[in-house]
Amino acid sequence: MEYNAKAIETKWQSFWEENNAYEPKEDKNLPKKYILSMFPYPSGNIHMGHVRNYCISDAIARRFRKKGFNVLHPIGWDAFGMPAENAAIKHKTHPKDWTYSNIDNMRKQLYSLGFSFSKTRELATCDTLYSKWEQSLFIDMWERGLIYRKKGFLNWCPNDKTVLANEQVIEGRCWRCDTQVVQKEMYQYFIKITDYAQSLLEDLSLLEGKWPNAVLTMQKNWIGRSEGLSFKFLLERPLEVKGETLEAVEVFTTRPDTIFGVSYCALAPEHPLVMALIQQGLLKEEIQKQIQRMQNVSIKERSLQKKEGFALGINVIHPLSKEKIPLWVANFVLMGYGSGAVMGVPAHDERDFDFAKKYHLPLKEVIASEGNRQLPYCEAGKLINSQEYDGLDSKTAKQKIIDYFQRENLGLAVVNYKLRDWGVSRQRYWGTPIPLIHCKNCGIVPENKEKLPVKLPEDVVINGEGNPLEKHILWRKCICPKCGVEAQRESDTLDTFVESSWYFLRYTTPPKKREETILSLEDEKYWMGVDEYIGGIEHAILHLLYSRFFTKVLRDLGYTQQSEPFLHLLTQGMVIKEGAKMSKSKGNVVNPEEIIQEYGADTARLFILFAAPPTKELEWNDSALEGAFKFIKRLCARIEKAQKVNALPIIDSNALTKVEKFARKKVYEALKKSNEIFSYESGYAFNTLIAACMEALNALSEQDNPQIWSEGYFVLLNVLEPIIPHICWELSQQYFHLENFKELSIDEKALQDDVIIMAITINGKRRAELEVALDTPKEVIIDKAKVLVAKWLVDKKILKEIVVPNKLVNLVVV
Ligand code: ANZ
Ligand code: ZN
Repeated sequence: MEYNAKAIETKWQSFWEENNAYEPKEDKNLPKKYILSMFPYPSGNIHMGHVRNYCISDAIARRFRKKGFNVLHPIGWDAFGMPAENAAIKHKTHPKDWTYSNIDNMRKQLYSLGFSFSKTRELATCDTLYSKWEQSLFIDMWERGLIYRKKGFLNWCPNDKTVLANEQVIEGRCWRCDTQVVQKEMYQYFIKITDYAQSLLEDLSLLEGKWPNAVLTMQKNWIGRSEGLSFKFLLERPLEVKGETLEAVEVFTTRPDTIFGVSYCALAPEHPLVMALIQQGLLKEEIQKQIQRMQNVSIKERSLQKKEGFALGINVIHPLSKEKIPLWVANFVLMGYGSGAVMGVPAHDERDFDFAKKYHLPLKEVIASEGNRQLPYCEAGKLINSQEYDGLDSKTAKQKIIDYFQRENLGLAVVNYKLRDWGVSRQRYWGTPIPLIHCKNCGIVPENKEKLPVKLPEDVVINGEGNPLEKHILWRKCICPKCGVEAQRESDTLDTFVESSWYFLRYTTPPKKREETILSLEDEKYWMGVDEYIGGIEHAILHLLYSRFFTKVLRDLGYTQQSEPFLHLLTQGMVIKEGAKMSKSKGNVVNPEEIIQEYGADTARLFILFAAPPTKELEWNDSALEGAFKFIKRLCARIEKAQKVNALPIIDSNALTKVEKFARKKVYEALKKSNEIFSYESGYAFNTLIAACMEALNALSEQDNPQIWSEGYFVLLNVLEPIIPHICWELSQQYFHLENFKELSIDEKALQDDVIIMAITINGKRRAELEVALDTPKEVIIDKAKVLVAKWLVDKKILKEIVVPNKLVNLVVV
């Protein structure tokens, strides 16, 4: 058969669509698999990373269907976000039109690869039906106290009068107009992910061996639990500010054992004490200016800056030694962590050391460094210069010092997390509107749930200045759901990470129930958790942490029983070319559409899954692509040697020649591989399966028995279908009426070697080897063995002849 990829692929894609071939079944008694790839952002065109992602999940989904599983393999669109607004500014399109037309285009591209997605479960996060339930969930969380409003700092462009995302700040300047960006304090909404810090940390243990270790470690570090002591340094002289007396500075330390090594204390630039000093005009003008400059640098940028600080000219008193300690402001102290103030121990901390060196602050060594290592010495050790704690090891001293502070009411043992509450409000148009209303009588009230969704207005001008929703007076105008007076809608929209934190749950709601409920309990219970979640390692922290968090919140709200959403996580490797990540700027992008045009979808799929195991980097290689194409052509051409059958031919292997037996062996080895590799533990090593199929086709080609060709193709098309579905369906239809697309059993006999090597020993000593056909009769073996070891039998008498079948012959002689 001549291989015409285009005709075959179009034919089967329409067949699958017309027959709803890939819709999950309603029968909940069937065993299930929920196979999910991370959903794409509808940028307009698919790229090779998408192709790889969906090739992996599609192969898994197809394999499990053949095994008899009810499979959910959905696709959707992560459709809100900035690029749509950028496109609106650049091309004068509407974000909605731009997004939905991109979705149409990308859907076409994806289906042209033959992916077995459920059509009916598709969703886009910008669909108003999706917004409706997200807003409803937001209100549930608001009412539970899981969402609050608080002032926080944002990147602000004074020229465009707009809030900028971190990506829009380029070297401290606005991406549009190059104006210096400042930090502006504004109201924002936060979700209390910190309430779940401990359970997010603890439940990582449920994922061991099921998620990559690297991801678990990154999540653990991101949550960043640390235990320590929180205590106060009294000010040498209390400060009167607006009738209030400020008496002390609270610090958090994980190293109370180094407390006698303190030589300064430092505050964050935004610390309330610093703010008070500025307000009261108590600082020198020059210092005040410098501190305000520090405040205008984003936290992210500060972490990249050199350490710097200013002495405030104020002292605090050391709680144990009673020494006077100078108080500083420093750019490396963060207001959002601990209490926004630190005790500086330059002898034993890297940062404090650098800072002290720069500003000539004293070093006080309080931990004896082993082998007189250079300072700073940051490890644990024996205490010195620490009064009654001298001689104790760090661990004991820590505990004793914490006990002392607690007993004397001077401080508290505390646990801190690096994890911050999640700021979810964005001052942009193309997002889910926050369903809150500002009322002059009632404050902030949620919209009536019956009135959801709060839809975006379509008549907006998007020009990069400010937030179009805020300026839309008519849209903002509404009625307070509580007291009925005229009120105003919130104009902030939600971070798009909110949508991607629960879409995998929403897929389980069948289309006919999507209007009436967010999640259908019975369907959700049946499908969750996701058996295999496949996507890029770049989501190791945020998306995966937020998804785990939302699952726990939804559980606590009674919408799911699941505590963890993703039973397995498979992080696919990058697709690179010429040693670098494919990118427009490098000009090394391979366009999937062109590959499909030239070679067909099956070739693209075969190449992608053959070139590397899923988690490894995949280097683009034109000749390997060509090789994949040739293999499919060969597969097509050689099927003519097979006979058309409806079932596996029954073959008596005793009647076969050596090459025929070898061909069968290779075929069943491929089937065996296919049973082995489709599991998380085996890493879904499609490349080894494809190699086995190629070997099998070669081995088949060494013989002429039409029955063996039929059997071989019956099995190989079954095994290859998850990888190159179109051609397999075509050939299978022509030769086997698709009867071979089910679980096939292995003929164990075909896997056995037909010749074996037996050892010949005399009195237990190995003397020779004998090659015989499998299951050769005992007498024949002994006769052959005696000939081979004849020289050791001269003048000997054989007492016993022992044969261990298919293993060895032992002769006992005297
Ligand atoms: C004194 C000290 C001595 C510290 C020493 C460390 C080593 P982790 O482990 O990450 O939780 N710290 C506390 N609050 C801070 C803030 N708001 N901004 C910046 N740094 C802060 O870090 C805890 C340590 O980070 C604390 O322990 C404190 O420095 C610093 F040899 O106290 B340490
Ligand atoms: Zn009201």
